[in-house]
Amino acid sequence: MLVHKSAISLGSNIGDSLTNLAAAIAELVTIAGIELIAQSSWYRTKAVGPPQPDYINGCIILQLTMTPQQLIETLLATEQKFGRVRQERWGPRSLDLDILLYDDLIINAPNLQIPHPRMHERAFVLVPLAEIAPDWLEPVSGLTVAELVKKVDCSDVHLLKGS
Ligand code: PH2
Ligand code: MG
Ligand code: MG
Repeated sequence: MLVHKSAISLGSNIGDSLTNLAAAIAELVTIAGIELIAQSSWYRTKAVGPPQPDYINGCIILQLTMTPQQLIETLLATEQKFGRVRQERWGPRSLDLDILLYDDLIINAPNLQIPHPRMHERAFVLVPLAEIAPDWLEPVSGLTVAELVKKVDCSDVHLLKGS
């Protein structure tokens, strides 16, 4: 079985965010075909989009024997398990799991775009990702995560102490 690597962004701004995020990771690692190989610190970040509470954000790197389609289905099922109800676009959520990168693949399917189309402009994604995968090349821009994070304003992303 071929082994792949994927970077996932995690976010929450409703309920007990840190508990939801930790529970999501604990759940994912129980699934056959998923292994956790890196986890960033947690960050408190100002919400991008409509006015809403601050988020807790972080990133993980998974080693996988799953296709991107199987992975997105697994992430959506995990979001649902932790009480996620899909409402307004960019609105508040108890758990958001987004695929950022999958190997060096570029996918443009109706339900799945990889790399995540807005990752290059989001400090709340790039700061935690740069902590664990600075040298990963984002294949659309051809820039590394370390190069991308230098181009964005990171002033609304704060390391959560003790995480
Ligand atoms: N997610 C969004 C919209 N806005 N803002 C922050 N700070 N963090 C997020 O994870 C986030 C957001 C939609 O997924
Ligand atoms: Mg998202
Ligand atoms: Mg999402």
